[in-house]
Amino acid sequence: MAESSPDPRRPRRWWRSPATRVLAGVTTLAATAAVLVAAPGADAAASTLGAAAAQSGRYFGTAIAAGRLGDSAYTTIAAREFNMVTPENEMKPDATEPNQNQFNFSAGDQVYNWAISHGSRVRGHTLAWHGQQPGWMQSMSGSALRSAMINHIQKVMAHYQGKLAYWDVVNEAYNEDGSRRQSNLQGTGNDWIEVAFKTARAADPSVKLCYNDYNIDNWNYAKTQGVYRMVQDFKSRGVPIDCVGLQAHFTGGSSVPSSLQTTISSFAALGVDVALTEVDVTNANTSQYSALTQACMNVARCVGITVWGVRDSDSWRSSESPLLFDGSGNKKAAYSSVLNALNAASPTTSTTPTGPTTPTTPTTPTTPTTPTTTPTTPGGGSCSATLSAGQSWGDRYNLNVSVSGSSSWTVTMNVPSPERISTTWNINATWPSSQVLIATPNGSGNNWGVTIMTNGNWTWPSVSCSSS
Ligand code: 9MR
Repeated sequence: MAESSPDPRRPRRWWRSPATRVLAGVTTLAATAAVLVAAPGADAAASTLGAAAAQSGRYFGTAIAAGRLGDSAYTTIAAREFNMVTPENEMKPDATEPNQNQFNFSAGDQVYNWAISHGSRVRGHTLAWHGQQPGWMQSMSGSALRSAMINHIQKVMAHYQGKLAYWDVVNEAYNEDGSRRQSNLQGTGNDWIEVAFKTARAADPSVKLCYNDYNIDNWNYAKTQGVYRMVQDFKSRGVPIDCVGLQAHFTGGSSVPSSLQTTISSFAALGVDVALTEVDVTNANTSQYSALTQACMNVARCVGITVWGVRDSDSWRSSESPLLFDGSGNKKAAYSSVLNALNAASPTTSTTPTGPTTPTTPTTPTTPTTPTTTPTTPGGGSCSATLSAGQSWGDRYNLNVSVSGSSSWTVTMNVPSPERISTTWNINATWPSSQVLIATPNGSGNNWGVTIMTNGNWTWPSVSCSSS
């Protein structure tokens, strides 16, 4: 039984890639209305997990390990089935800051680049955690560690600024009895979690900030209640938090609790997105996979599900065969039960933190408008930026940008609210605000692109180009 009604404003599966339009030169052209046409056969069930989840505005993700990206059997399944990627280990503190204040993003970038080049968004995992700390951090305490944590969050988030959909800001900070876990981070003071979230918001206002933990799936469990009280407290005091991740590891002796949907809806009622972030189930029990998927689909603000690996052989608990594909890459029985539940789902009502958006009515294609004047810039040079449509999904679209006239350019892109740019490629990006992108060359040439989360508005951004 759905806990909230489907959004009647949101028709199912009406999106299609917009036709290519060109915006040349220094232009403040407000983009024309989005091109949204009814898809033929619009009620056919989707045949991949990601596409099925996208029909209700959700995602279906997986953990990806950089070390497996050379395995084509692995990448073929991952690219086909999933539209959210969590780097399994590559964005953790030991990977990104192996020596104090010396950062290494090579493995994280490898996963990130693979994900966006396959039309997937990325969930950052994780910034502040007692686990997988580099050696130098493990031996720190007190104010030095507090400063190091803040610096770590700032530097890592700056590297990925504007590129990620979610960040697990704090991971696994609670004990089973609902009290705070003892750790060197906890030793810096009970306010360490809220300091981490405040630091994160300032570092990148465009990404949703999450608390992530395991064994918080059962509503009647002390740990769940402890985390719930923290989120409730943060919300009441204005500490920034946008989402809660239930890891949902139903392995190692645990199984899907009957109260899972109550847990999800209770967190959602606090005003945060909820996601199942690291799902696996002992022997991929079909009814448990079905139940956990259904629990998410039944809560409007449950935004997506991520399984913790692609094939059983990729799992951290491979002996329990807990994933949706067997070691040979075949779909298991649980795959179908998940797919069917996704296909039957009602839309999510997840919104940007600013709240509900204006209803958008699908319109018929519009004629491209091309500026007739050739721009000149104060610097004496001229350049133009041309937009063309890339792939699109239920909640987002890619735009390709081609710059001509100069190899030394600055392109400013303004996206109308509530749209947000979630990823970029082949540019150096800076972000005066979450709606404004300033792009300069990063050595990859003059062709680059962005993924834009629509949040209900499919209007293209305006661009201007200046050359120096
Ligand atoms: O799957 C990850 C495994 O490869 C690592 O060895 C392990 C080390 O801590 O972390 C695993 O991922 C964990 C995740 O980051 C947080 N929740 C529990 C996951 C499974 O242990």
